[in-house]
Amino acid sequence: MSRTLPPLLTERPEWQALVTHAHQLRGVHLRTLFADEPHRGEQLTAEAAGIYLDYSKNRLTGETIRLLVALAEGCGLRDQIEAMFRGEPINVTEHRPVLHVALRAPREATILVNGENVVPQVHAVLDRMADFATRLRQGEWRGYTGKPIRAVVNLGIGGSDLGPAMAYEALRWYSDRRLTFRFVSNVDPTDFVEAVRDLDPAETLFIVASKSFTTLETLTNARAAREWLLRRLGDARAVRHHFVAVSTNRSAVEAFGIDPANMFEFWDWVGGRYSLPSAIGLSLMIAIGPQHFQELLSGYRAIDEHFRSAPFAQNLPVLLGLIGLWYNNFFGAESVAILPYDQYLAKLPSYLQQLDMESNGKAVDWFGRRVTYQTGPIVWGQPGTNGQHAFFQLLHQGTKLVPCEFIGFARSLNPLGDQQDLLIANLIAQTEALAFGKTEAEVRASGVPEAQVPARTFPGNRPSTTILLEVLSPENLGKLIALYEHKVFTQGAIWQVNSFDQWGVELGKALASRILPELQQPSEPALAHDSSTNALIRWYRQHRAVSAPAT
Ligand code: G6Q
Repeated sequence: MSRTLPPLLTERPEWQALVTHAHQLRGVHLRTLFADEPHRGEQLTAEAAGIYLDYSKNRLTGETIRLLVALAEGCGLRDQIEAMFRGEPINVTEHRPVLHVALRAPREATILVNGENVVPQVHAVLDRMADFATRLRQGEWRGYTGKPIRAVVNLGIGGSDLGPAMAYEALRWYSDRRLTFRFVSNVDPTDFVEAVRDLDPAETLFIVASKSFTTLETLTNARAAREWLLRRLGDARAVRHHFVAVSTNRSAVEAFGIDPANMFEFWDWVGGRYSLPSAIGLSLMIAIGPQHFQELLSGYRAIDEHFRSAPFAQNLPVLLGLIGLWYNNFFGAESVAILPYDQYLAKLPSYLQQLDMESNGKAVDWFGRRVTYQTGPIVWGQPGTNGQHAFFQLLHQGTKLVPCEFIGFARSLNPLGDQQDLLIANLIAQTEALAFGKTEAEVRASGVPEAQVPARTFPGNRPSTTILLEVLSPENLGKLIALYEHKVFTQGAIWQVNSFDQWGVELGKALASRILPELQQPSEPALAHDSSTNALIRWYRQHRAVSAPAT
């Protein structure tokens, strides 16, 4: 039976209207936009759930937002949002619902998957996590020798690492400072060896965090951890006191030797990069305590509800998504810079990089058609003010258009003199400098020698969006993450790509498993790769036996 496919995105009238509109706006400078609309700095803003969003320093007008909202509506964004919240299998290639929103649903909510309400299961696991975290924090969960646990090592990669590692760093201020936390992800042995070198196995707990429990890196590190532990504690019975698992795969957890009673479950309808509020957040809950973890979840929930109910023109994730799409599809921007002005958010850009690039780095649509437009951008960034002394040069005077997203807080958790004011003065100043620049005439008037005038001129017209919150609390971190999750959802829904699979990571894994025995064989069997791959394998074989330098 043939089905009628929706028109290609680029053929929609709403898209065409944006093409025309972009053409008209392309030559208009932000200086002109601000001169023409003196109040745009107050008007092109939105506020919800304690988040202030200023998008006025973008190359757009109220009309742009109207046209972008029309595109979102025409593409059925509202229906897509509802389909997600209702648990429909919107992950079409894996035939799964996408229900990270269920992880932070209130206890009394009902969300059905195959006719079963999943909310009680979610809360049952959260309760078990809280019980475990409390016992560990109070020194009741003890290691094999009877010593209390003092160090927690999360073994996981990708979605089973970046979330907990980022959030632990972000909420370190709230953490129990008597405990040490480490996050080991890389199969590079250095990661594990350096993480445990100063730890006492008798006081160390390993959390093996793997949805599938088949991931090469995590299982390799878990085996290294077991050996490290047993070498020192000498009894296989120690494993059950020092290992817990977070997974969907009970039989593999048992096969590894972890007591299933010490397994914290989650479900295949939680994507790895969306899994921080599931049991994958166990290390974080141990660090900050169950109450703070609940606050994190309530922050997520506030934005979930806002995303589901707010009109698009006031909907923070939708606005962020639409503005990103505006530059990506109508201004040729290739990337977006995430610039948190808070040292605790140092890992947020990497976290959002996975969230966005693994979700929307796709080139076929829901119907298997090759897209004819740009999809997910390159996401990168660093905390301010550090970035100002590094890559901001390119943002201000380079040849690339890089839309920037600044994130800042009104109060520091560590007040020290006027340093927070200095930090935020820099954030605001950067948005001003990017937008308005410094003209040749202004540079000349400031007495700069004529020969230096071109190099010291700032063209401006460089777009930025600013996100401000009161303070970096667990609740506000939850809001920020949900804000970006739903931004990514908005863009994926308009681009009609499946934001919830990641087939693009598979090929390299398969080839690595073929190459591994080829590296390890002493005499050369016929290599049947291309000439470059063959030569690399041969080079590595010739050099791999040389021992490491003495320390
Ligand atoms: C995230 C991806 C990926 C995944 C890791 C770890 O969305 O699916 O980053 O989280 O590959 O997978 P496991 O949790 O199954 O070990």
